[in-house]
Amino acid sequence: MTVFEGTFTQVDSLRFAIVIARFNDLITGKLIEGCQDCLKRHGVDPNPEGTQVDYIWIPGSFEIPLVARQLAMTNRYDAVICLGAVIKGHTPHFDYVAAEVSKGIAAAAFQTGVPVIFGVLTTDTMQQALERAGIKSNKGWEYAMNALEMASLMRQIKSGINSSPNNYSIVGKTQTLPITSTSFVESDLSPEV
Ligand code: INI
Repeated sequence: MTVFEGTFTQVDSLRFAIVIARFNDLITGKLIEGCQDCLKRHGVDPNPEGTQVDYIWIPGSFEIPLVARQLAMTNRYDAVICLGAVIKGHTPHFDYVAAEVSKGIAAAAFQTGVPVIFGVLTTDTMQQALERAGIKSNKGWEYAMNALEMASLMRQIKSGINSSPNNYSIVGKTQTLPITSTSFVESDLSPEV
């Protein structure tokens, strides 16, 4: 058996898109700072003029899934990081936005095969959001770590599969797998007549 595991070291060729909601930008602006700090400390150049990170601003968290999916489909990015802050008010609006953004981000990743990081805070109060955006910790840092790990992991899985149809080469170890599974033959897929 093999262990697949993302690393945080070979980052030179990694590319990221960061989607940021303007709504509650007091919070999302801080989340970006956390993301940039983490990426920089791991060797990624977060400069918007550079080649590794693109920044895409959108009106609110509800718009994240559409844009994240579109970005993921370009095949330009190893991961898409989505930053938003949905804070409870006195109406059910929070529930609609929070439900759609979480489902939509999961769908964008699943449909495209590109890691799409759920960096959307959902809190009861602005105070709770502030605490997670720099006062106590900065969740933006964690979201960038998740993006680095997933980007590396997906590259490993893809390169392992592409290097040879029957070999999975993982962090220097190669295992040869059987060409066909003993428990599956193509005729299993044939329609019954
Ligand atoms: N967008 C957010 O990112 N956070 C919120 O807390 C929020 N609330 O509560 O209304 C919010 N609403 C805007 C929404 O995301 C869309 O931008 C808007 O509905 C237009 O589609």
